[in-house]
Amino acid sequence: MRPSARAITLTVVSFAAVLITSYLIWVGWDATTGDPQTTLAPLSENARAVDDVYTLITILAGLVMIGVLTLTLAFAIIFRERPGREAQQIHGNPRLEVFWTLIPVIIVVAIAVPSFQVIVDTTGDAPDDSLEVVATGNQWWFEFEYPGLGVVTANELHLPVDRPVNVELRAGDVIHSFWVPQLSGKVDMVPGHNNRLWFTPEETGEYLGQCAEFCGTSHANMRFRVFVQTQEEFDQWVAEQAADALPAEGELAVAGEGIATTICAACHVIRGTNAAGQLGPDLTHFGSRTTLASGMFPNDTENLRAWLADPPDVKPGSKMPNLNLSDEQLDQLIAYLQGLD
Ligand code: HEC
Ligand SMILES: [Cu+2]
Repeated sequence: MRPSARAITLTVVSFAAVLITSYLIWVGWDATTGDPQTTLAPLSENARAVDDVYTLITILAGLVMIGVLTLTLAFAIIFRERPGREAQQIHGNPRLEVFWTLIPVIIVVAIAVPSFQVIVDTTGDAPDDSLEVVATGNQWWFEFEYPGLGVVTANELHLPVDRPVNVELRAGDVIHSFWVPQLSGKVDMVPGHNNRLWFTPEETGEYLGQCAEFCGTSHANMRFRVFVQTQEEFDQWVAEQAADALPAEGELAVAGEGIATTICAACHVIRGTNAAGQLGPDLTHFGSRTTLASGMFPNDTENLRAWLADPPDVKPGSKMPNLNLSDEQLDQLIAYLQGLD
C-alpha cells in the first residue's frame, strides 16, 4: 500500500472507531440515567454545576477530536504522493507554532475557569441557614453527627428537602471521600484536615453515596444512603434519634442488653446505657436503620445474625471481630438490637 493510501485508510478507520465509541458512550449514557449512582442525572444545583462542567469538557474534547481527524484526513488526501511532486522540506513556522500553542491554552483556560468556579462555589461558604452535619469516614463505614440536634448515626444520612446542608468532612483513620453522585460533588475526607462541601437537595427520596477514595480491603463496601425527607418527617426522625435508647422489652432482649452493655460496650455507644465505646457505629437507634454494615445488607434478621456471628466473613477486613457468640447469645442480641428503634 502506498504511504498516502495507508494514511487515508488509517484516518478512516480512526473515524469509524470514534463514531462507534461515541455511539457506545451515548447508549451507556442513556442506560445510566435511571441508575442511582449516575452523575448524569443531577438533582441539586451544585451537582448540576458539576454536570455542566462535564458537558463543557465533552463538547470541547469532541470539537478537538473532530478537528484533528478531519484535518488529518484532508491533509492525507490533499498532500498525497503524486508523480512529479516532491515533498517540500520546510523548517519552522513561528506563526503556525504560536497559533497551535494558543488554541490548547485557550481550551485549557475555558475548562479551568468554570472548574475552579464550581469547586469554590460548592466547597466555599454555605448559605447561613444551612443544616450542619459532620460526616466522618472510618474503615469502612460513615458516621453522621448533627451537632446542633444531639443526633449521631451511621451510614444513613437524613436531610430535609430544600434546605442547604453544610457537611464537614473528617476522617477517623485513612483518607476517604464523600460522594453522593446525584446530590454533591466528591470531596476527600482527610485525617487532620477538615474539608467541607454543601448542597441543597431538591427532591425527597433515597440517594446512594459511596466512599470514592481507595481506603483498604472493604473500600468497595463503604457505602451510605441519603434520605431526603419533608421537614415534618425530618423533624420527627430527629426527635426519635435524639432520644436515649428504648429500654429492652422481653426476656430475650433483656439478656441481649446484658451482653451489649458488656462485650459490645468496648466499641459501641448505646445512649442511655453504660455502653460508650468509640470504635464502631452508634447503636442507640440501630433498629431504625434500613441497612447494615455501611449499606451492604438490608437490616433484617438473617443478615444481622450473619453479621454478629462473624463480621469479617460477610465484610472482608471488617474491624468488628468475630466474638464467637453462641446461638443463644445471637438470638438475645438480635431481639435487643431490633428493639432499638
Ligand atoms: C472491637 C470493637 C467492636 C466490638 C467489640 C463490637 N463491635 Fe460491632 N462494630 C464494630 C465496628 C468497627 C463496626 C463497623 C463495621 C463496618 O461496617 O465495617 C461495627 C458494626 C456493628 C454493627 C452494624 C452497625 C451498622 O449500623 O451498620 C452492629 C449491629 C454491631 N456492630 C453490633 C455489635 C454487637 C452486638 C457487639 C457485641 C456482641 C459488637 N458489635 C461488638 C466494632 C466492634
Ligand atoms: Cu474508601
